[in-house]
Amino acid sequence: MKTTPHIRTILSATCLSAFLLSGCGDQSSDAAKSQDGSNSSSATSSEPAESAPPAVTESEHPLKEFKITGNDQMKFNIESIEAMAGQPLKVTFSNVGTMPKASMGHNWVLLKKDVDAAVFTEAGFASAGNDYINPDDNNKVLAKTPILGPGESHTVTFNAPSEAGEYTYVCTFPGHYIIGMKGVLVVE
Ligand SMILES: [Cu+2]
Repeated sequence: MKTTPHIRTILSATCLSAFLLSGCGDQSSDAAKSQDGSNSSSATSSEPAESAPPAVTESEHPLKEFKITGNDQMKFNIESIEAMAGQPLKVTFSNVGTMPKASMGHNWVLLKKDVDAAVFTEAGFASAGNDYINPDDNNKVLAKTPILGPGESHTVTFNAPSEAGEYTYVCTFPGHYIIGMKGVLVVE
């Protein structure tokens, strides 16, 4: 437990690699040409810590906050949220269940437009160390929390996509999406 500096170095390298691969925020990447112009500040790391402060860009719209919970019945309490294009959003996700994290963990993951959520979630089943998100799919995520155990909360701050439309959010814990742990962000 005294290896923090060393681990930090490794994590930094890992994060950097993921960042480069996913091209998040990089104007030259094809990610920038795709559906949205938002900054997925937390999409690149498998680590629960918010090592990079969430970057929220200026907007004519005020910050909008949502408090979303997930429970042992594998449901989000809110299955539809709305925002204006580019609006700064603050989502606090809480696991209000009581079952152990290993068998009933939850997260909140907002996907880019047109990502097939069923394919995306299934592709992450083996990636417990990356919050059940396939590392190859990190660039399909707009915002996310780590997998949370009972009583835990995590807040993410980000800008809504610049393109109007519907963006699916899911829990990536294996099986939860199929059971119905999902919702939609409607951007106007
Ligand atoms: Cu879940």
